[in-house]
Amino acid sequence: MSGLTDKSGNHKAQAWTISFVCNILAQGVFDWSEIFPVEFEGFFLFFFNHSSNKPSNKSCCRPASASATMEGMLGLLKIRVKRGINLAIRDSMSSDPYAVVTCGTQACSKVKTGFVKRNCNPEWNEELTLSIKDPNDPITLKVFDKDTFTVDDQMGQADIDIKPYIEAMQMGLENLPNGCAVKKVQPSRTNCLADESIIEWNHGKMTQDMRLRLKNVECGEVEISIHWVDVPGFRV
Ligand SMILES: [Ca+2]
Repeated sequence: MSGLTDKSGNHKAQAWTISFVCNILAQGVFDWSEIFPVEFEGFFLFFFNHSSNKPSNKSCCRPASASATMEGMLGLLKIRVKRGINLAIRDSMSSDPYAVVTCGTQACSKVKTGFVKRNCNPEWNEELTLSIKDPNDPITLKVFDKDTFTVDDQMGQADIDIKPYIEAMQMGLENLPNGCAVKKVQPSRTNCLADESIIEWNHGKMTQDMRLRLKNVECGEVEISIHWVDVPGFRV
């Protein structure tokens, strides 16, 4: 009899604990996507969505959907995070890297790639989408090593300077030949470029490839490509 009572008590305690955690996550008190490993994220969202009628705020850490962020938005910045090169080692022999891109302090402008297991030269090749409200907002790419039981380790960061790209767009150049270089941006002390970056006209859109040198870390570079997508009624 006492065994049954203990079991029931345990179940209540477990249910209360899970309910408490889910409610904390739902209130957005913590940036839990950086606290919990990626595989736990799906579990908590699944459990929360099946244990509460409150709307999930999952979108705050996910690619911005046009319908959710149209208000005050100038456009969408598409960032293809291609690969990492010679990234820092944060486990015994390698790292499990993923990239996070944020824009300013906007709560809904944070997107990230999946992680690649045990590889300091990961091929992410993922396209992330940021909603941009102010082209002067700083855009930052950070790389982390995913860990299962501890907080993910930092592997450096880089600023993504889109001002030259925006200036090139404002030149109003259209109908250029495919592959035409519009502008070349050189590495400098004020940007995080590791190499010359070319803004060019490709298949009806302007793109800019960048090789970013990560800072606040011993080594590592990340290759990305950006392009802008207008939203109806706005033009940068
Ligand atoms: Ca790890």
